[in-house]
Amino acid sequence: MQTIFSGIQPSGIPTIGNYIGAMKQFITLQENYQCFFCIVDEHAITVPQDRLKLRQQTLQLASLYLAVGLDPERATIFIQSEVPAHAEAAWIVQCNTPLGELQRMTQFKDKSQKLGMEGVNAGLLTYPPLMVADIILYNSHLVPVGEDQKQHLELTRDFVERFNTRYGTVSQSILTLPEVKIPQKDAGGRVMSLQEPTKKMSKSDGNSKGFISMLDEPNVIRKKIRSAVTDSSGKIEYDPANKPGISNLLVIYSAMSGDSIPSIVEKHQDSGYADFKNELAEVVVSVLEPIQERYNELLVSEELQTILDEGAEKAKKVANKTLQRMRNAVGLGRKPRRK
Ligand code: ATP
Ligand code: LTN
Repeated sequence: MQTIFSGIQPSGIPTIGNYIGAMKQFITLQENYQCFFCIVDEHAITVPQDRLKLRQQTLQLASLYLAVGLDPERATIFIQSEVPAHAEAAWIVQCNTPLGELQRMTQFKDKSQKLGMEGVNAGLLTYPPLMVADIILYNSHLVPVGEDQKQHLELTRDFVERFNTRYGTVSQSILTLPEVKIPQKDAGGRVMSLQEPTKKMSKSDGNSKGFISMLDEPNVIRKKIRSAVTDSSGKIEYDPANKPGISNLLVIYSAMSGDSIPSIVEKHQDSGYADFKNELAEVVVSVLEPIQERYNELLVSEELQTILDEGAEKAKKVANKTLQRMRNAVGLGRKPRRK
């Protein structure tokens, strides 16, 4: 059976962008793959976090993973920092990655340009090697993510090829080469901000009107959708280049309802934006409400703690084996060891 790995940062409450771009894929994939779904708290501290809030968001994300339907019998759910192999493997990855490659990553370029080199931590630069470590430790074949992660996955593939060439043998490679899996744009690979529809919806956006959090109350969801930026034409059609606002709402509608974009456009041929937005709000509420109910029960349950404990144990077993292969390959320790 092939293996899947993906992670979400506990840098806030997940948005419907995280749900549509990432989590929704996880649910279907767990049926046919061995899955590892991680709460990447070490990635979250690349930008300053409040300690208590970070811990709380870590548990909230874990409960949401379960509430959306991830099944701990099928998928291993765990917290990155509870498996020390991630940080250790990341060091080996960093020592085998040219600095220039990291400096060229868009996410690093954007943030360092905005805040200046003195304003960002070194961890922001070495964020992709930690992500590479996450993926390779589980011998992952497939990584389901949103569109914004494409470049990091390309870096991961380049790393694996370089590492295998440098340290492997012709007959035996050390690391598995992963493939990326991104939903099409019209299926929510990149859900846009409700306030600035040319920008990605992001859970750490300073303006909370730009995103819908998975834990927003129904009335907050309705209000945010009503105030979503559209255009003045009043015609509902899918045209991301010229009508990014309404096109984004169509993507959200389609992903949340399961209906195709053309069928939604057809159904709303004679509706105005206000009616369309009201209907969309009800669709979003109807998906999120049952998730929120399960979430509230799980968050305070003993079950959640047990699932995370068992998840970390299962993850450690797999990760430590790969880490030992990497240590042997580069020559760390006194002699090669078998795990
Ligand atoms: P932050 O705002 O803290 O940078 P984020 O909301 O961008 O966080 P991540 O934790 O970095 O979220 O991403 C988790 C997963 O969700 C990744 O697979 C990412 O590609 C996906 N994702 C994030 N935002 C969107 C979006 N707007 N549309 C589709 N997928 C998304
Ligand atoms: N960088 C990712 C989160 C992440 C991830 C991973 C995704 C960390 N490690 C491994 C897939 C596989 C992001 O969404 N910002």
